[in-house]
Amino acid sequence: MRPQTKRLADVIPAPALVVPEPAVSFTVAPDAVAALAAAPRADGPIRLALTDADGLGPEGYRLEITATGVTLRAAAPAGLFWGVQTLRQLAAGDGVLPGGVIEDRPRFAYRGAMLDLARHFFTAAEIRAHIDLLVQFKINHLHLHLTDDQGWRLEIPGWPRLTEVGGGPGTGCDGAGPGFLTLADYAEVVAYAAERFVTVVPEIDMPGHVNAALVAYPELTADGQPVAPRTDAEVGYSSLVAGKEETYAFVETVLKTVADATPGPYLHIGGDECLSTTAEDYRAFLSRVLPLPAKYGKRAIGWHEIAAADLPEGTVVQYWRPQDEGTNVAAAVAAGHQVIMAPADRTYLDMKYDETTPIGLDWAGLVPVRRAYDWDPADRLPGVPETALLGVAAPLWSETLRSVADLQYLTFPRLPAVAEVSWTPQAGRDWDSFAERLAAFGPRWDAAGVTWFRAPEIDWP
Ligand code: TNX
Repeated sequence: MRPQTKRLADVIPAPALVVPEPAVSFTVAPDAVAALAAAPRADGPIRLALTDADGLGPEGYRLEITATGVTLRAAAPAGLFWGVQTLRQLAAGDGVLPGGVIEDRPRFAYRGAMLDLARHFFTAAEIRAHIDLLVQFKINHLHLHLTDDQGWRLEIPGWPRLTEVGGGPGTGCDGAGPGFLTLADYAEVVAYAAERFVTVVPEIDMPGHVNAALVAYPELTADGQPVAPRTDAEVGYSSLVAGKEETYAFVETVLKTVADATPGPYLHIGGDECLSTTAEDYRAFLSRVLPLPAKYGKRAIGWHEIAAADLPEGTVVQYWRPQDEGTNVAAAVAAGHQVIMAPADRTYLDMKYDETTPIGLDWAGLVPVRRAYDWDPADRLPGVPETALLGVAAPLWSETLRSVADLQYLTFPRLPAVAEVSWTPQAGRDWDSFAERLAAFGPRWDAAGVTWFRAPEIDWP
């Protein structure tokens, strides 16, 4: 059943606390709220103020809508920004803001989306446009998967062949995805994200998923012989060589370059699916590489396979593969490490919605919207409780993507589900409520020219 009138609680992600005043409303001009983000004001009918009085934390906000205007308060600029996103959703359509008070703050500090630029390249302008869509749902980390077997997508000074040769066509032989980010492009994306309180998390995947680097620099292969470029979607066949010093000279230059270009605190070093690296070599490689992010002022993140190695203090483990449930992640938690939850059977945006989805993969099963929504990250892995979670992330791998429309089609409406999982307290979440609130976004995405999947689980207008 669709609600007939707007309600203060009609927001995604659901706010932590909503106290409606149904008799009251305030109407704003349609573009007034959008203008707010650019030029916050302390006076007039919509007032934004920084105050630490309410104990809202670094990202929380308090929004009060009365018959005479709107007051939005937060302890920090990020809180004001997220509060403005709430206001934008409430004002959508007719500009009527339902009266009452919202007091809101996130469940998790890390609310991530990942974009795979290696299998299909997206330009800096396309990434910026994507960020604009993500922040509406209070996503605050953008993980960029910059390198893989099929392509190397970030300029590294001193290693020009990485992007000349390794900036190859991506997956599929149709040439649909060549390209790379110059360091200037990357800086522009990072700055654009930062203005929207989004932290860019760069990933250089190693020791596996490195065929593009090996194509560019054969001295990195085991026997020094050239290898062929790949455009297929196989995984697990390439590896840096743990026993070669050239490996570490390369890795150190790359990680230092990326660290220097990245203001955010994290450096993701991959570590997944190293099926052609022996277990011994894998641990030897990581024992030299995992300390490097800290050397350059960053915290290391790796896919959960890294939990098989000795983890330096502060290393973050990103859980992804359902089949590996119960492996070393709990041991890493017992040793004091934090976890980002990204279980493929819940949060992978590249899984098909249903059997008819024309793009996407299905190795972790189908992921309809309700599957992405109806789970508790603190109840996923034994030994990995709420207190161990840095947050939740929704990766989008791009093997089957050929356009921005494809990217949006797999992202919406599932990303809002994962966003609510990562922002809203578990006790404040409910599928029926979410499904009802989500329905209102269909026409908004249409109006904004965003491609989305008309999921049959939702009673769209
Ligand atoms: C597994 S998820 C991978 C990626 C693929 C993805 C496709 C992860 C850490 N590794 O290389 O693109 O599956 O869903």
